[in-house]
Amino acid sequence: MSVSTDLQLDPFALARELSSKHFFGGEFRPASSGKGFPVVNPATGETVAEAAFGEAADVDAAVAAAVAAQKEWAKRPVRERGKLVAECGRVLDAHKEEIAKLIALETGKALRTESRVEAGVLSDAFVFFGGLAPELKGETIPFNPSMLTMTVREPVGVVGAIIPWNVPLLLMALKIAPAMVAGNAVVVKSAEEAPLAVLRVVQLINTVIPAGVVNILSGYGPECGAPLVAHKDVKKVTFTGSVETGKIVYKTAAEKLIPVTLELGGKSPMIVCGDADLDQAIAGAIAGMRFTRQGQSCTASSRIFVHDSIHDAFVEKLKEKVNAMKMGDPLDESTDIGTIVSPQQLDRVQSYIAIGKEGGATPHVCSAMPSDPKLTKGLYVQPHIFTGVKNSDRIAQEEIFGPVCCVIRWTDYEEVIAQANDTEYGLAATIWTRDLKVAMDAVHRLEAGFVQVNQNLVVQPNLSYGGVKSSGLGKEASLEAMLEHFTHKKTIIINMK
Ligand code: TXE
Repeated sequence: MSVSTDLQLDPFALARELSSKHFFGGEFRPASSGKGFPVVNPATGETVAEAAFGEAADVDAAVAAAVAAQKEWAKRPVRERGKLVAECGRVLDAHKEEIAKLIALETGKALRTESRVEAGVLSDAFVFFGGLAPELKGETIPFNPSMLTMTVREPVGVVGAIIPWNVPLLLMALKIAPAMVAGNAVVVKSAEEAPLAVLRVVQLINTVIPAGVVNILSGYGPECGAPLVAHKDVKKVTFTGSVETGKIVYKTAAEKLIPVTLELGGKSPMIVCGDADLDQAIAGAIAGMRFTRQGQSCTASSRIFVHDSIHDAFVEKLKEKVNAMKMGDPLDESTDIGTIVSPQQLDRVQSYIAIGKEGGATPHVCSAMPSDPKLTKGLYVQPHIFTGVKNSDRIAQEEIFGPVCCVIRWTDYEEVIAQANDTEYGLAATIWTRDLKVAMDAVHRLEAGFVQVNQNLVVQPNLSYGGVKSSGLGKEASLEAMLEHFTHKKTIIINMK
C-alpha cells in the first residue's frame, strides 16, 4: 500500500494514490471491513478518491499501535522529541505546494487565497512546539526544610484528536504537535469531507518520527469518531467541530472521566465605531468574514455592528470590494472564492439565506457565479450581505458557516456591547475605533476568548486560542495548551532526613 514520499504536484494523481487507506503503526492500512466512501471535488461533483471507512475494529488497531509506541516515545529525551517535531515542520514545508493543491481539491478552498496560506503556516506549529520542548519543566516548592517537594510534567498517554474539514491541516497540527512534544501518542480521526491532505501530512511526518506516535483514521462520526472517544486506552480527547457533536463527545468522555478540549462554533461580533478608519474596517470585515473561505470559519465576523453615522458608506464599500472578488475553480490561480465543502453544508447555507429573506432582512448578493461550464455542478454560493438585521434574528444568532454576514446598525455604545454579548457563543470579537479608551473598555467587556482591536488576525501557534460560553472548553495553541492539556502534573515529596 505504499505511496511515494517524493513531491507530487498533481493533486488528482495523489488523491487516487491515497485512496482507501488509513495510516497507523507507521504504515498505510486498508479499512478492516474493506469499505470506503467517496471523496468528491466540490467544484465539479466528481469523485476523486475513495476514503477508508473506519469503524471500531480500525480504532482498536490504531489505538493499539499508539499504545505500543507511546511508552518508548515518552522515554526519549525531551529535547530529542522537540527536535524531531520541529523536523516534521521542515519536511512539511518542503511539501507545502503539494499539500495546498490537495486540500484545495477536496475542500474547494481557493488555492491562492486559502489553501496555500493554510499549507504555508502548517510547519509553524511543528517548529514552534518543537522549540517549546525545554519548557516541559516542573517546579520546586518550599514546604519543609527536611523535605524536597517538586512537580514534574508527565504525558497523558494516548490522545484522541477529532478534526473538522474547514481548516483541517492547521487544526490537526495544533493538536498533534504539542501532544507529541509532551510525550503522547495520537490517533486522529479526520473529517469525512477532507480525509486526504491530512493523511498525506501524517505519512510525511512518519518519515521523521517513530511508527505509531501519530496515526490517522478516516471515517464518519458515529462509526469512527465515537468509538475513538469511547476507547478505554484513549486518555484525553481534543475535538474541533459543532456544538452539538461537542456535547456528545463531552458526555462520552465524562463517562470515562478523561479530560477534553472542545473548540466549537461562533457568531463573532465586529463592532465598527463612527470614528473607525473605514478602509481598514472594510478590509477587516472581508478578512474577518473569511469570504475567501466561503465564510466557513468558526471565528467568522458574521455579525457586523456598524455605527449609524457610517453604516451606509460601510455597506456600499463592502459590497464594492466583495463584488470585485472572483468566484471560480479552486485550483485556478485567479480565483478568490472557491466552493462550499459539501452538499449538506450547501443546503444549510441556502436554508439560512431563505430564513434571512423571510425574516424581512435585505440581501445584497455580491460577486458572480462562475461561468465555466465544467463548474455547473460546483457547490457555489454568492456572498450575501444582509442589512436591516436585528440581533435577535435567527441569521444573527445561529452559526451559518457560509458566506452570509449580517450588518446591524447601532447608535448607543452600551446597547451595542450588550447586543454583541447577546449570543450563546463567545469565540472571537473585534472592535474598530481610534479611541483607545473605548477600545480598552470593549476589550474587557466583550465575552469572547479572542478579542482584537483594529485588526482581524487568524490563529497563531503561540497565541492561546479558544472560546467561552458554548464556543468551547479549554484553549488550544500556546505553551499553556501543551502543559495544561497534554500533560498532567505529578507532585513528588522526598523526605531528606
Ligand atoms: O460538524 P461535526 P459538521 C459547525 C458549523 C457547521 C456544523 C456542522 O456550524 O455548519 O458545525 O458541521 C466528527 N463522535 N462546525 O457536521 O459533526 C466528524 O466526523 C465523535 C464548526 O462537519 O461536529 C468530524 O470529524 N466524532 C467547526 C468532526 O466531528 C464525531 C468546524 C466535526 O463534525 C461524531 C466544523 C461523534 N458522535 C463544523 N459525530 C469549528 N469549530 O470550526 C461527528 N463527529
